[in-house]
Amino acid sequence: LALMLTACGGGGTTEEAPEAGGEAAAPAGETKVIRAGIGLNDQHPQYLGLLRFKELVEERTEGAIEVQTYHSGQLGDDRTMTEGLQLGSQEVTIPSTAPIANFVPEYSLFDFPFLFPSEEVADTVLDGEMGQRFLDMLPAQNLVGLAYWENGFRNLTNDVRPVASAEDMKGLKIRTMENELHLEAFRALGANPTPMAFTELFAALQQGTVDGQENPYATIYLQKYQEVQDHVSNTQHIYSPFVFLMSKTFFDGLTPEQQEIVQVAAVEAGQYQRELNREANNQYLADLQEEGMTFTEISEEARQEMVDLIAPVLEKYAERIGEDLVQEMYDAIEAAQQ
Ligand code: KDG
Repeated sequence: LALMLTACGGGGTTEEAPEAGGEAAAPAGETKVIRAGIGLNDQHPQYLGLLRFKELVEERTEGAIEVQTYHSGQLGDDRTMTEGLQLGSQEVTIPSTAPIANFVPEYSLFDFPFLFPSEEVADTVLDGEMGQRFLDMLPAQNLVGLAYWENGFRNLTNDVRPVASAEDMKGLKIRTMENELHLEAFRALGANPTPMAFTELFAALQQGTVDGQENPYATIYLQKYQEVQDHVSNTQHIYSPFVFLMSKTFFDGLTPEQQEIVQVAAVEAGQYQRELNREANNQYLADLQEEGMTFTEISEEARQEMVDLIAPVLEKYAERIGEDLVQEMYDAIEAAQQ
């Protein structure tokens, strides 16, 4: 364990100069440091949200807490960073819910394809009782979930052919996040999925190790996948939430006042992040086309066919997760639409 801690703790932190809040007012030695890392790059709304969190926390604690921000997987991929929180080599990360399912299996439920009908419904459910229930499952893993941020509706890209239906996905090598349900869902659609950390994705697309991937438009555009992918379709197959995670050991070591500050800052920065993210996801589909990608619309019939193909996979996972919890999620989504 000691070895791992050293390995994780040293990983890239010293070389990649952090954007530390240098003007901390607290006397040296008393400053608590939050090392916060994400997988996306510094152009992405997720990073801009993280900068807002830094600003709020440093200002409200008058420098007693310093937030160092790392983007582009400088501290590792989602899984490594989450383990870093458990081990104490890092304090904050903001992964998609998909890799969290490797720590808390119930989190697979968020990634049921076609679960959330809209961003607004997702907000209501995630910020409500249901979302809180899932955050309450994290402390058992030495993690604290402070807020839901947004990755958004995921869309398929590839460089083999335009995809209008499941039929067109046949045999396509698709990178998925490291999540069993994603893999099984893409297999059910006829694709040939392979799990991979986000940090390896661009190179894999470039080298042709995989034919395609799926992510929200903001990620596709800002990570420049249009340079290595020809086709995009609005599959909108999964609404991906982000969870703002903090190391529980670190959180427990904060004063109650500081806990309140980081909690509120994570929520406020998250509201800002969601706004930016929605603007980005609305804007970048047009930009992707302008930069040469073909766009293929998924018809209602084609989407319904995908829902039907995936249904048996969801039944299997509903059994694993617990039928009651799954039903309560469906009920919460239903109620959020009224
Ligand atoms: O910072 C978050 C990213 O690391 C990751 O969750 C992005 O959606 C993502 C993916 O496809 O891995």
